[in-house]
Amino acid sequence: MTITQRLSVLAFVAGFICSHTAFGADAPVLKPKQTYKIGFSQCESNNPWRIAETESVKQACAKRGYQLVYTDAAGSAAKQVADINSMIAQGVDAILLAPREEKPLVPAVMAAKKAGIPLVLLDRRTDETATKPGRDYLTFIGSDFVDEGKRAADWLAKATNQKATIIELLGTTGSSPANDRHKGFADELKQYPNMKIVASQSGDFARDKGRQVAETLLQAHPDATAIYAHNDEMALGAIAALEAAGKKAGKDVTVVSIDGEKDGVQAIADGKMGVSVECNPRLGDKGLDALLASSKGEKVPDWIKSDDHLFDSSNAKENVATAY
Ligand code: GYE
Repeated sequence: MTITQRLSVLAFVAGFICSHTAFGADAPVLKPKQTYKIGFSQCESNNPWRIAETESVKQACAKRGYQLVYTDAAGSAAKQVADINSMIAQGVDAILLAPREEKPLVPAVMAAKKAGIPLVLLDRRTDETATKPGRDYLTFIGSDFVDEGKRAADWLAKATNQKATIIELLGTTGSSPANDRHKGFADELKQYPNMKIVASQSGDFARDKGRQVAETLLQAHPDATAIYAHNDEMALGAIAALEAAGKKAGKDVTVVSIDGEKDGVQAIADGKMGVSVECNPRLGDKGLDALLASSKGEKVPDWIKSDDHLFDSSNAKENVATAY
């Protein structure tokens, strides 16, 4: 055989392996059926955002008469991987996965792919170097977290005349919103030389953890003039910490945040929180619509992006009632 012949045999074998194993083939799509059994793997249920998301998936399935297999990993990535494996064993038709962290959930995505079950990433991403939309899973449905961080930074810049000493409460370590919300905010601050993050620590997207971390960081940095929290729950914890330290949230310290949950929007209406960049949790219908589109042979985009607004003193009052 000549070199060229050898190379073409090699290319054929490589192509065959890629298209017949979980490694290189296209992501599975939904098989057309009358009705479906849908798995939804929630990562935890510790805040109103998660509860609103679960509710939206439940309603979307109920409305269409689909059976729902629901699991709650209770904050454990290992349990979440096991939850996905059990859904695969139960023969679900499709999986909606809200992955707690980027890397530990990669095996879950690949297991669904190997089983030929279409999977949609809902609200958070998995590690993009190891898993790709269209190749390993159908699509990612959720917000632009980098942009959320950027918008929070710009709002704070305007509110403080571009001068702030900032404490940052990070979300869950290793989760895509925590990584991206930090990046978007920190990158944007490069334009504002008098705005500095003096401390960053994870409050795990939880109210009480946020309060504890804010308490410690406020003691270490009593000169802080702003708190940037990666979600409203931690921002509300930080407001409690400020009050316990005898400081006025909204006056002595400006609090900026992300999500737009009811208590957060109320805190804005009360003048305690400055802004919450919206992050929409109501993703259930979008998830099912993407799966159905795939069953009709339609091309599903790699990212179905949420169109998020922003709550501040100009619109908080009228939005409290409809917030979750
Ligand atoms: O902001 C937070 C939740 O992954 C986008 O996770 C979501 C975030 C949301 O626990 O409140």
